[in-house]
Amino acid sequence: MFKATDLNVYFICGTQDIHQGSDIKNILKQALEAGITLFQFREKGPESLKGEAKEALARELLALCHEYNVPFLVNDDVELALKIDADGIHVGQDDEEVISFINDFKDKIIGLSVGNEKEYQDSDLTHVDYIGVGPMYSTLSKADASAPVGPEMISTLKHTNPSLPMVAIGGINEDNIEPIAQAGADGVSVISAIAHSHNIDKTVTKLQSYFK
Ligand code: TZP
Ligand code: MG
Repeated sequence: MFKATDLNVYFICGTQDIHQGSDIKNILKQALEAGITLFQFREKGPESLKGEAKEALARELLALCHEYNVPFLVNDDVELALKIDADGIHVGQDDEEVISFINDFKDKIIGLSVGNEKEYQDSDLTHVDYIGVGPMYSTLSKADASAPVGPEMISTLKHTNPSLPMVAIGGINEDNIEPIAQAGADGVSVISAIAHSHNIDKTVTKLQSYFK
């Protein structure tokens, strides 16, 4: 059962986000030990794993998340999410429409990216558990990211729909998280703040402290 607090410290990662010499399993384990509340496997881009290698890694990371009772979501890849019985899926505005896969995801978590008010208005949120709002700030982790919308977008959308769980995304770190928490976000989703942290335990604890 999904709850808005699951969004508090939401780690997103794929092998393309890991610096040379590091290992995604090791980083995820440290993040889980530190208390992340949700994980999304986002294997994307020219360097990313495909096919069987992608599936094998997904299964390993899912098992790891379940050791810590943390839900495991898959980015974009509906087929993979179903095949490995992931806890849910996160899709963007240009991905498969929720309505096309809802029948197979009735008991699972569904997240949708929303970048602005127009996308919010145009989205069918009937079956959506939470929206990811951003990018908040500029980011190096997404090649085709649109212009930053800032924490104000959280306030605006929360004002429109206070009961819809919202997680902020894009360029968020320990030093710029405060306005996001103040704007009413239920949590932050981050790639580099955790994947490139020199002290994952400290980073996760700091991010979590804004939602206590
Ligand atoms: N969607 C919008 S921004 C972004 C995604 C996947 C990348 C977030 O990565 P980082 O490193 O936390 O800025
Ligand atoms: Mg997508």
